[in-house]
Amino acid sequence: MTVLLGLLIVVLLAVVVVQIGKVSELATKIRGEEEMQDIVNKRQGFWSLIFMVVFLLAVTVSGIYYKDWYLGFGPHAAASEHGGSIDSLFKWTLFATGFVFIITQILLFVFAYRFSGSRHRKAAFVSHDNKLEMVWTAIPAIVMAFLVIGGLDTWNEVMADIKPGDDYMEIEAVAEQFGWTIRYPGQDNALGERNYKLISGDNPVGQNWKDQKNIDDFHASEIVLPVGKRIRVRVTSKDVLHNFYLPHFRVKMDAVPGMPTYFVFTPKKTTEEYRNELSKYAIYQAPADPADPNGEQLWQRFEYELACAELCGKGHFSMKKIVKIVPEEEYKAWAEKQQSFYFSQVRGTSNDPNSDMWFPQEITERKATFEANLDSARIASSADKKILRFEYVNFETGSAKLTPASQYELGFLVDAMQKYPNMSIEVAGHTDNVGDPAGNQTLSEGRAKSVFDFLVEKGIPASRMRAAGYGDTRPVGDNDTEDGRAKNRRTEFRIITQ
Ligand SMILES: [Cu+2]
Repeated sequence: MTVLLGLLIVVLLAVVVVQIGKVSELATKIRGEEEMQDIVNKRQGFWSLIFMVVFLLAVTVSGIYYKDWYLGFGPHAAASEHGGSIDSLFKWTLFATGFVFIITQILLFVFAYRFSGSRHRKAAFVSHDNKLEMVWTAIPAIVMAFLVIGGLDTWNEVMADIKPGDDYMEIEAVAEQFGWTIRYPGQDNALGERNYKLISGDNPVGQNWKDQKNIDDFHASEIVLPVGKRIRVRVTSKDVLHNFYLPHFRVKMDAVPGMPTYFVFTPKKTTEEYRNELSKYAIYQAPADPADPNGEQLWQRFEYELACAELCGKGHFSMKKIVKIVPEEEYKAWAEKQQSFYFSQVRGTSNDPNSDMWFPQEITERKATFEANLDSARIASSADKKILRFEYVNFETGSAKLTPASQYELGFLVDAMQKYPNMSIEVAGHTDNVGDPAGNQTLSEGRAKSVFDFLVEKGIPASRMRAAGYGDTRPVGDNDTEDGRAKNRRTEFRIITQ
């Protein structure tokens, strides 16, 4: 029914239009073609004027209404040091172009009205006017020069890279469909080297684990940054074009596969400070959850965010990350709690190219444990408590050759032997029960001998030590399980005198 009525209205309107056309055609015939044209011209001019007023009013009203959004006023104020310069560049550009826009629109429509076609008037033809040419070339040139110079100045300020000796912190944002890997430099404040050829499921950004600078780098699920610190963000992508966009900080940089880009900025308001500023605006005083009018207000839930500003695919929207700006001490406390990617995901796995060496912090920690165990063994009275198992002394499979990393724990023993000159020990090798007992016996003896030789080579007198192999005769675990067999394959030392 509604459809039918709608169709009827359309048809009737069409009839009305046709009828009006016919009437004006008849009127033209009666009044004469030229006179009618004059009337139409006048009418068009008048409506142009009305259009101009409505149009300019709409432009002005919407311009004022949305000014906070596009000029960064009020609750949209920039939260970075350079943000104000960008906002003011926009403001002045808009002011200059807006002024010209309004003047030209007024002239256009007023002229259309004032000089609408008439048979009583003839247009004046001006072939050339030097003065006019000068004026309309010079004025835009001067205005443009100011805008361009101001723009260049702002560009140079915003895009300036770090200079040698500057105090700054560098993080890295690697984009992919659909997420970011945010890498922090760790304690050394230096990001390690990376290579796209090393990217794998276990190494999301292709860090080179042989580069010491990578060892303490950590990946973070949110971006936490200290307020007032210059931050250099290295931006890159693993697949398609993405864009690193921090709207509140006026930071925006393309993430281009194969081409590292960067952005340097200084956050100047913490999340908490920004929330407090927002609390003054009515739109942020609305309840965050409409179902709970007395609950938290919008400003209390505010978070800075990172967005991808490139339509990079279906999951584009999910490339949002929370950005937290906090006081320096809070940042340090947070950074200390973060686990290095290498130590939490790579160390000790088959992807670890550094299995032959220990890092200083590991040496310190493991030495402390070794010394504590040795101290309790020295004061223990029962014989079995005088035996200490080497946790990190290993041999090549089926051989008595020590692995390179065994030197560290053996080094602790060398230090202990030097510290306690009266201490004498027995080094003992043990195997599990796999293979023939005679072979196991030989292997265990060989392994004990290797340790003995190592200690002698490090300057411990042979008279303070003896080496013994026990084959599979003294199991400490169940040889029927893999765990038990692993416990039985061991090298130990026993304190004989201390
Ligand atoms: Cu993206």
